[in-house]
Amino acid sequence: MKMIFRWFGEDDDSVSLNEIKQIPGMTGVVSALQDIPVGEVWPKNKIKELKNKINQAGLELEVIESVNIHEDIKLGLPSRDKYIENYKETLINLADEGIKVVCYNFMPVFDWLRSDLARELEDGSTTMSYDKDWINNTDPVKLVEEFDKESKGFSLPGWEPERLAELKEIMKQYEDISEKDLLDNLKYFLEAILPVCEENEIKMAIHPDDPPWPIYGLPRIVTGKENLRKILKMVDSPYNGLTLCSGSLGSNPENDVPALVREFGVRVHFAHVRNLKFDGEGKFHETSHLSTDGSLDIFKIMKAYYDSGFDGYLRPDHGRMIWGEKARPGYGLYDRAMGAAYINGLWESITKMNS
Ligand code: DNO
Repeated sequence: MKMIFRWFGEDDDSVSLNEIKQIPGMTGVVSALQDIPVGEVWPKNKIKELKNKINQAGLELEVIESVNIHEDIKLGLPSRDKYIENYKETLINLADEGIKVVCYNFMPVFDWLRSDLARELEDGSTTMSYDKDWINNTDPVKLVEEFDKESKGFSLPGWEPERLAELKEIMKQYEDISEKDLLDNLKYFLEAILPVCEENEIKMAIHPDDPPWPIYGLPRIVTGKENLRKILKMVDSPYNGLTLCSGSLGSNPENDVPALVREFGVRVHFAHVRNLKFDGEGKFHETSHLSTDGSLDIFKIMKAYYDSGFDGYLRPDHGRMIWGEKARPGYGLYDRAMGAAYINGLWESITKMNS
């Protein structure tokens, strides 16, 4: 297991590389070129620049989160071929700079979704939460605007506020796209890029939908066991793998996260570990990583990784905002650093108990 930390770059992160380096056991960061518009080729010199900066801080850059997928690929439009060619070129450029894993998602229109980015908990900390009733009763344009206001000036991962003007139009394009169509479009994409991945030894790791159910009538496919099986089988190559996000999959209580880790372990290239607490059907809030704070058993999840012989990359995922920190929602330093220490503690005990 290689412990890494998400970092949004010098201009868009409140956390510095030096601070990340001081977290015990941290080997590197997972980052991205945030300012390249979706669908365009990531230039080699910019990747190199990012990598050098990270290396100078004594950290590695071997994982990217995310190289986002252009909407035309998800929609299966004729223009997708052009964007797929660009994607391949980006992958080659990344592989040339030593990138081993690329995290991406296949969620139509919206990336992750929450109803509140700063819900106050009893201890005064704030956290992100989800309430399906609020989401269903809120116009999507208003929701994105609110998100933008609440994000404290930071860009939100996966969101492109500049698309706000065309949000309704993009959503309309999905009216005739079924879950099956979306799976077919993913297959088309994977079949096209996988030969490039194999040749350049760069692994793809699809991120689950967050939350893993349809939003605003838009289809969602990376939701649980059945579809994960389908996705891994549609191109049965070790380079077609998963980002197994415990919090995304775990927000549906029907998903047994440790069982998913045991089933898909060898194809998990990137593990996102976090906890959450169920507040009712379609409702949850994020908690500290500690098992007893949330509804997920983080020990069981780590044990399942250990038993599967997991040797991929792992990062602590969203944290609460604590100790007065002002940072991008979910991505402050303190709670994630404690998450990393806790996960390292579990890993050390599991390893030593088994040796
Ligand atoms: C949110 C993240 C997501 C994730 C992408 C992966 O905090 O988990 O934005 O990075 O969905 O492509």
